[in-house]
Amino acid sequence: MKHTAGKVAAEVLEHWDIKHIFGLPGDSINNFVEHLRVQKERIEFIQVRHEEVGALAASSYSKLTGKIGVCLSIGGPGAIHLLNGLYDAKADRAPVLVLAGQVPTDKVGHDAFQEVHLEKLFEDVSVFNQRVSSPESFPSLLDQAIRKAYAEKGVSVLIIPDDIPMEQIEGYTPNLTETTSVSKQIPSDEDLDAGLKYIKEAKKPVILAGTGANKARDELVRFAEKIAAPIIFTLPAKGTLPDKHPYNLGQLGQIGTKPAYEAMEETDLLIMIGTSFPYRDFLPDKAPAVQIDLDPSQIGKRYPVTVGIVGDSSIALQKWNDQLPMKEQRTFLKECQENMVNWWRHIEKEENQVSSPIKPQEVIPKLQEVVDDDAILSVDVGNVTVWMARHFKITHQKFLISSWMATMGCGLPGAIAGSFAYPGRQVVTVCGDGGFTMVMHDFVTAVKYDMPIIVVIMNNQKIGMIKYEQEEQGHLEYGTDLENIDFAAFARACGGEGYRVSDHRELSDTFKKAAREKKPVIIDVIIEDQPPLPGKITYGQAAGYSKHIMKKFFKEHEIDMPPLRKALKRLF
Ligand SMILES: Cc1ncc(C[n+]2csc(CCOP(=O)(O)OP(=O)(O)O)c2C)c(N)n1
Ligand SMILES: [Mg+2]
Repeated sequence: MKHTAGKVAAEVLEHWDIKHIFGLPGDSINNFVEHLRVQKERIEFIQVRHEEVGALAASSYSKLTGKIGVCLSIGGPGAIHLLNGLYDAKADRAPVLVLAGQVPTDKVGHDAFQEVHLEKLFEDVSVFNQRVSSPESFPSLLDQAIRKAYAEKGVSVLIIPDDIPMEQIEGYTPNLTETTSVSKQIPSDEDLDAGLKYIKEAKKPVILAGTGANKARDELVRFAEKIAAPIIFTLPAKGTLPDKHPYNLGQLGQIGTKPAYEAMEETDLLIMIGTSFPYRDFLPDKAPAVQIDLDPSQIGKRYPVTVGIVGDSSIALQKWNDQLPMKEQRTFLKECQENMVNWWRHIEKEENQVSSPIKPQEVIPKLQEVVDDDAILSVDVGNVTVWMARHFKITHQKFLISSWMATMGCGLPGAIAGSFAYPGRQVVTVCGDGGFTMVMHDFVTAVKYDMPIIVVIMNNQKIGMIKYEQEEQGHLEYGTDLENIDFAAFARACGGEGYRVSDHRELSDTFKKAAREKKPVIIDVIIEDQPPLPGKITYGQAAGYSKHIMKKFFKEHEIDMPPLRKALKRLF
């Protein structure tokens, strides 16, 4: 029996248990959207106001659930809008499927209206990138695209010329092989033994765990206990263990904690598990290193690794745990734990220095009081990331961020995705005023779909992180001021609820009110612009900052710069 190719393709999506598609319909994709309309009881199409939000939501959905995220656009301008979200998926290795429209097959290559060479456009971002060339191949190519995205943890693009979905084809039997649960990769005994030798000899081992350790939580804790090693988590792995877990030293790097920085300086063995931590400067100078990763190309990528182990981290850790006694010498771990107790004391002191204007450090713990244990936390990029990384003490919440691409504007799309992926769970996003304005049009999407998300805007009327970077590099601030938008009024104009807080005494009550709302709500918190100083300040940072202070002083007092520039050069 014959069916339209679009109907059969929609069944393939259903077969892969795809429940949500984020996108915006239009000319070159309408013929496929018509088939989604027919299928709407089983696959929900979520209309966004900007395709970038659709792609970021698809990427976030994938990061949260481990299932493929799907986004849809017309060809030309719609497809171009997707790119930033797709690069986020590529960078964070999240399987995503793109269904992009295209001009009809017989117009391709004729400079048709809105025609863009989509294969070229998507080439760099994708692991699979094909234009459907016949109605018959539409379902099987779609199946291939999904398989590839899962297998290579990347972006698959299917370009669908407008004529294809309405053509009649013979029925297609979906390929029923289960491929989402790839069998576990077993590390070699030889490599494990070589690693174990270093682990047994180490007096001050430190574990750096990334998202690759997520599924090995129990084995990881047991391993840390046995070898008496503290664990530092990369930012996207925040939440693998509660922040107050006795072995957790928090994050590393500019956003990180002082105890993590110091542990890295002191360690005599770095054990990296499922991470490709990007900042070489925050890793030890020359300690030996053992690294476990599923992907052989990650081994030794950014740090000279002594023993590389390719395979599943839960298996590797389990095997080591079986062979390791409980270490007797635990002084280094104890020191790190004491440092961490002091660090939390320091953090809590900062949080308690209450005042108006509101300090960002006070906002996060007050927000935390109303955040559920199983909430979804979507965090945007900026100083706001540091405040959340440091001051939100994760218990069991899911932490979501654009970690490798670090694109501003990821917070709200992540919250939208979280609401669809986990209906009934509380969803909170914390954004800077800069990041939020990049995607604020899609607050109406939350209103339209009745999602009671909580949006907290840390409103410093600046792209604060860039101001801080400029100062740290010894420059004067430039191009960083933002207009003072009343985001609470905007929320109400969209049909949501909005509160503006500028007095710290109102913070707690406002968050409580927001948590009871049935509508999406924005809490616009007017904060003091503060530099998020790193846990440990390096000489270079201090020198750069001093240079900035001097330049600022001379500018404010209208002192002639050229002779001073010479003097400054001599100083730094
Ligand atoms: C799309 C994009 N553009 C530019 C940047 C560079 N960038 C990183 S943080 C930041 C400032 C963020 O400002 P805001 O959202 O107000 O947060 P704040 O730092 O003030 O807390 C900028 C411009 C980026 N990461 N992503
Ligand atoms: Mg800001």
